[in-house]
Amino acid sequence: MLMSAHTVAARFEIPYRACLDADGNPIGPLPSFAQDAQLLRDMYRMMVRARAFDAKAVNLQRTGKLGTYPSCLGQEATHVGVGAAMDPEDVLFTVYREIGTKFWRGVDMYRILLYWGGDERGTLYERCPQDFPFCVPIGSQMPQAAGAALAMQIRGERRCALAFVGDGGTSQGAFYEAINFAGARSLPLVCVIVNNRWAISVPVERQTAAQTLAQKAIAAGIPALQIDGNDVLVVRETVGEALERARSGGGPSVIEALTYRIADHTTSDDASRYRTSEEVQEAWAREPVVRLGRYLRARRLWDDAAEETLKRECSDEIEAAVRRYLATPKQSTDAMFDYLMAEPPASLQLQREQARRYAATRG
Ligand SMILES: Cc1ncc(C[n+]2csc(CCOP(=O)(O)OP(=O)(O)O)c2C)c(N)n1
Ligand SMILES: [Mg+2]
Repeated sequence: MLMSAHTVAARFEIPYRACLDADGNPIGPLPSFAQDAQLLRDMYRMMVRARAFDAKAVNLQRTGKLGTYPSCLGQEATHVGVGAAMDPEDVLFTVYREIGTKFWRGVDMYRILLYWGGDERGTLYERCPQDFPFCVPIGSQMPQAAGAALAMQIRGERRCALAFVGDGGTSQGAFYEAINFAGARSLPLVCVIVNNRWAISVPVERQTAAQTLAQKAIAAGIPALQIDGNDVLVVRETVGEALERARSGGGPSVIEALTYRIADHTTSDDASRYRTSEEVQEAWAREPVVRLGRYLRARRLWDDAAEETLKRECSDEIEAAVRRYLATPKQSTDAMFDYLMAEPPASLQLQREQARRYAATRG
């Protein structure tokens, strides 16, 4: 009988962290910033603001005034928590839903409307010009983020690249290549995997046989953990720690935020064709905005009057942004070529001419 020596080559584990339960009650000791009532209220306001804008954007698409739009409903805590954790000089790489993070970094609603209305000027971020625009090709923001992190490291800058990626996005080669490189070079990169359970109609169980998405980082030698992505406190805490470690030379991190895409994938989708309403109802019971609201109210940091004022402010801001967007003259078809490359190749020059002629026939 053959016998081989049997020892353990390596052991790994994926921690899970949360601060508040689904009803907004603390589960354990809270991070020290939970003493900062102003910060908590600001995060709550930003989540409500993102949700109100999101609903308006869907309505604008339904009435033919906006292009296809991907809703962030239910994911506001992950998006806002990341924004609140970042420093202004960090560089943000989003996918397409993360308006809460962009709002926090000073991008105004008008720009987001322009972008989803097909206007290239929607990518001009006055307050955070170093941030990258929304990235629709799945996973392609990851190597860009690793590249930016490499540049920061070479220049000796104390800043960090933060990249979002979806659960579906973690199946892309670009994701593995980027985290492998970040691990090998100890780059200042924080990757937040937004596990919202679905990649259009593909549930995460069919996306991967892995028990967690966070564990994909283990193979790249990167510390990883899973958090409750509907709990803005734990998002801000864990992402803040990871960013600080990366900025001070401690290398990359991967954080898997568990949340849920309550809306359709985009306004072009009908999720009722592939998932049950019971599943969506369950997700509503864990959604992030009510949760933080309950926490704040229980501590007398928020009340009905504050809520009313906030709703009115959001509505005024949204209406002003929509008016400005609808009054903005359309760009010429040249813009989509001009914003793409400094020196377009001959094939694109030709397409630019074709687009001009086509536009002229349509008046
Ligand atoms: C390279 C590439 N392949 C396919 C698509 C089509 N597509 C758009 S969104 C999407 C699903 C992405 O799912 P996930 O990464 O979980 O992000 P979520 O939409 O859930 O936020 C796919 C396959 C694409 N945009 N890019
Ligand atoms: Mg997804």
